[in-house]
Amino acid sequence: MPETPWWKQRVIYQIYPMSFCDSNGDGIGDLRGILSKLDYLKSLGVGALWLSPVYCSPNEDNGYDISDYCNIHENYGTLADMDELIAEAAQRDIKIIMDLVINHTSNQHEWFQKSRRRIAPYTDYYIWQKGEPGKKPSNWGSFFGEDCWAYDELRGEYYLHLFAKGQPDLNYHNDAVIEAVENVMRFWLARGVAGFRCDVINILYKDSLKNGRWKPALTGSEHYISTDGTHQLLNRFRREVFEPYNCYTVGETVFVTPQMADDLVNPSRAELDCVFSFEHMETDCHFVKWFLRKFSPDRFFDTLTKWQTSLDWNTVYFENHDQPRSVSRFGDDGAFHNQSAKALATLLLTLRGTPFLFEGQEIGMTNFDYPDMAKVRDVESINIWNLTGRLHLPQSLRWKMIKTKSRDNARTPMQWNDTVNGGFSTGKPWLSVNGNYPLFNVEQQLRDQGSVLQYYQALIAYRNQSPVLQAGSFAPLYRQNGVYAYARTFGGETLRVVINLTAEAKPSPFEGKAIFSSYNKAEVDGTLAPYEAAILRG
Ligand code: TEU
Ligand code: CA
Repeated sequence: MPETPWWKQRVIYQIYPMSFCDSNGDGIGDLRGILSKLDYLKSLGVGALWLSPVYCSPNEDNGYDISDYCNIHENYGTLADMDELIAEAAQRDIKIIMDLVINHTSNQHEWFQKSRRRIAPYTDYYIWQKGEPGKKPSNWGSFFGEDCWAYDELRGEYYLHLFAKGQPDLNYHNDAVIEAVENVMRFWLARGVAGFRCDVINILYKDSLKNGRWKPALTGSEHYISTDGTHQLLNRFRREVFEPYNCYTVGETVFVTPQMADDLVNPSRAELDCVFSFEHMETDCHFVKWFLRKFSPDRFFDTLTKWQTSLDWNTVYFENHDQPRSVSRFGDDGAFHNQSAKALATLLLTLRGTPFLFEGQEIGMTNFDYPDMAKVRDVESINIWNLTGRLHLPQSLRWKMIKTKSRDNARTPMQWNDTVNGGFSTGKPWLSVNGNYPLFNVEQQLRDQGSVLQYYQALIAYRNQSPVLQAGSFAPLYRQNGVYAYARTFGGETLRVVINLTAEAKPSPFEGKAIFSSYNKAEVDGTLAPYEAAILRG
């Protein structure tokens, strides 16, 4: 029997370095800040950290536009700090996962600067197309609601950028690009990194640049979502790089069905280990996140069941740096803040798969409280704000879209204590702290026995030694009017989980002694209170 891989046993914690902890008062989180919190992370029980990008970058897209893959942004520290972080984390048996952003680079990257000047071997590193200014090569759309073709005066050609203008897409029809990227991966693996979170990894290989079928968003995507060329690339990466280093990979994969996800993670195909699918995160919108739809717990549960039952193993996540805060979105960040955050914790840590926790989720951090655009920094939000302005959408709707879906909701600084800026920084934070930091912060929740944080600590500790929660099979038991129940079974032992994800009392599908309860109740009786969740033995 092969040994169970570590990523099937551990809880993984995502750090957004810019917003985690600032050690030197410049208002920007950094590696020494992360180092200072390793003991906290250990006490939370997480076994690996995924760091959003810390490489050199002009930060048009907060580090997802990389200008040097093999160096650390001076805002975050140095390569020596990174080595220290890897070593200090290892001391505590915590692994480090880096963000691998290889669909595109920054336009400030040396490769791009040389490519636009047609300097060999970089000439064809990017996706260049002939065309006159004002006459775009094709009708494709970008992920950030703007053009995806930019005209470069110097070269006299267009380049493709599926994200921001400063993020030109690399050309994976070019073997030199593939080799260059493989060397980047080896650089970090040799330094002791345990894995990669692979940014938009299922769109690397564009199999045509021709016009696409018109869609309300992302026209052209049929030419690049999970193409055969991408599958071949991933298989090559796996054989040539991941396998020799025993590297864990989790792909961020846009627009995948369970079948497409299986094609990426099925061990028989030797590509990725896991993916982040989006379908459960799209249960409060129509097609794209900006077309708002009321959250329906039942739709959410059905999507979870569908993914739980169609893949043998995958990730489980409700938050990341691109998504609103889960307690604000799927729970209730007012009257039932505590219970709903715990109900979501119960779901996250008891479904089958690798749980990913995003910084601040463990204290129930909420969406930002800004009154208008003045404090919003995210390039995507700013683009959408401008685009909806050009389309003359009503002001109130535009703000509602930003307020509910802006990526800055998740990016506000981590709330450590009730001192100035929530203890994140002694300087002026790059993004404003949420005003509720005196109410929700780590220090306060470490003191309060009934806190969301202590619930996470206890449940992660339980999960860390529970074969049923780590490896048990999943079977749905009940789904009705916002109540969900399922069983996890392993080696003859069963745990049942029940969750009411509504603000009303609901009949419970079963009763019994609880080992965990979002109300700290010893028993589940015939009625579930608002946002009551519980784990029962047997
Ligand atoms: O996100 C890819 C992606 O799918 C996003 O465009 C997503 O659709 C959007 O953020 C939803 O609002 C990854 C990173 O997670 C994101 O932070 C980067 O901006 C993006 O890739 C480009 O690298
Ligand atoms: Ca700093």
